[in-house]
Amino acid sequence: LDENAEKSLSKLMTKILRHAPEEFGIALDPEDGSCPLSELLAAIQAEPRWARIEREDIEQVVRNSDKQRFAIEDGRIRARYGHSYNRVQYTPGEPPAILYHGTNEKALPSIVKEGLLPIIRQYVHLSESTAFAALAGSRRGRLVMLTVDTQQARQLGTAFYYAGNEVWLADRVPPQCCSVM
Ligand code: HQG
Repeated sequence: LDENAEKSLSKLMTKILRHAPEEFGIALDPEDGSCPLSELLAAIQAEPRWARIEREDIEQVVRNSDKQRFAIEDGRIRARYGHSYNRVQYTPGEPPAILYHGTNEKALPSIVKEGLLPIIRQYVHLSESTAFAALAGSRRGRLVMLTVDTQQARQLGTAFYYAGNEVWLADRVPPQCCSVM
């Protein structure tokens, strides 16, 4: 797989494993959102463009993912984060005192009013480092970096969940816990 093919295969894999498994005839495990790698492979091979894809190509995408989007364990594959509403269970954890969220200037007025909301995903996505948050935030316009006071948020009832690779998830973050950096 060249770099472009890797990127579009990765997009297809996130579509299946985060958003629309049923469109591809796949049922994700309701707890961790995983499915057998063999099932994912068969579903992808059923797409005309990807008929000749091999297991090794999927493993290559998983290995090279800049954000470690996927995990393979015991012959099963899952997306670590990014799911649309209600697809995966996580265990609540104790986050660092400060987490980062990269957003864009158009979203800011609404975030200041309502706080951080999951929008189409199951959770708000936060990061331990500004680097990862900047990647997320610069996708939709000029980057605005927010810091989140996690202790204050927890006092106000927000639960945090660790998804791996420095990514934390939260149901929502009240506006008074968010500051522009
Ligand atoms: C914004 C990507 C208005 C929020 C990334 C974001 C990440 C609000 C957008 C991961 C808002 C949602 C997740 C409010 C939040 N009013 N806008 N009250 N609250 N927003 O894509 O965090 O490459 O669902 O700031 O890198 O950008 O796909 O979330 O701009 O890791 O692996 O609403 O997805 O990773 O957008 O990105 P998203 P996100 P992948």
